[in-house]
Amino acid sequence: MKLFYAPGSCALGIHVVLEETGAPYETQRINFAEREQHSAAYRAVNPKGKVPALQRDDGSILTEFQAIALYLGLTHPEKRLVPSDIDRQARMMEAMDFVVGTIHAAGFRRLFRPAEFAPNESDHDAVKARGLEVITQGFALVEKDLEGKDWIVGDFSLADAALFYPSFWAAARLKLPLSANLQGHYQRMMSRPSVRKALADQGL
Ligand SMILES: N[C@@H](CCC(=O)N[C@@H](CS)C(=O)NCC(=O)O)C(=O)O
Repeated sequence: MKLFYAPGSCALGIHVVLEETGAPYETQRINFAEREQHSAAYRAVNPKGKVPALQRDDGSILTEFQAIALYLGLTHPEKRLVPSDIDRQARMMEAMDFVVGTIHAAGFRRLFRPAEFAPNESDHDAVKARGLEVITQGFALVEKDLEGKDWIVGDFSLADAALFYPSFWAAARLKLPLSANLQGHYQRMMSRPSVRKALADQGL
């Protein structure tokens, strides 16, 4: 397998999942500063021009965070990254979709790429402020959900790897204070060998 990633992007979450599987894989860095995600060569890999993308051993490409994570979890059942209980599976997907689809796509994306939401630069501060609101409200819900728990659905699962990357963006990139339960979750993630390895591999 090969992971296409940009350092410190949401592909970090998939990098963590790959490490958790223990499977052999390669990585290929996509240089955002040079807009390599929009190059013809990368569009041939992922026409969406985004990371993460996972090239599987049969050469096929899988995109979208939740799909890649679920594929890796289900193909390595012995690692128990997907709960066996159906209700917990559904809760895991619920949490992942909220992190990726709301906290990331509607929140952090507004902060990091305001031009995608408003063509006029004069509107960008308002777009970023709304992004911060979405992030704050989203994290507040996750904070409640983590009450009394080490991991989102009880045991460690794919959802925890998903929550890690926006927590990393908040704590390490934006220096935003994390609320108590989120901070505890972030620290537990930081002490996992998979996370340390993925961060080191990405030069973070
Ligand atoms: N829905 C996609 C979102 C992926 C995404 O937004 N990736 C960002 C990095 S965190 C990206 O590749 N951005 C490049 C760009 O927008 O030019 C997924 O879940 O994988």
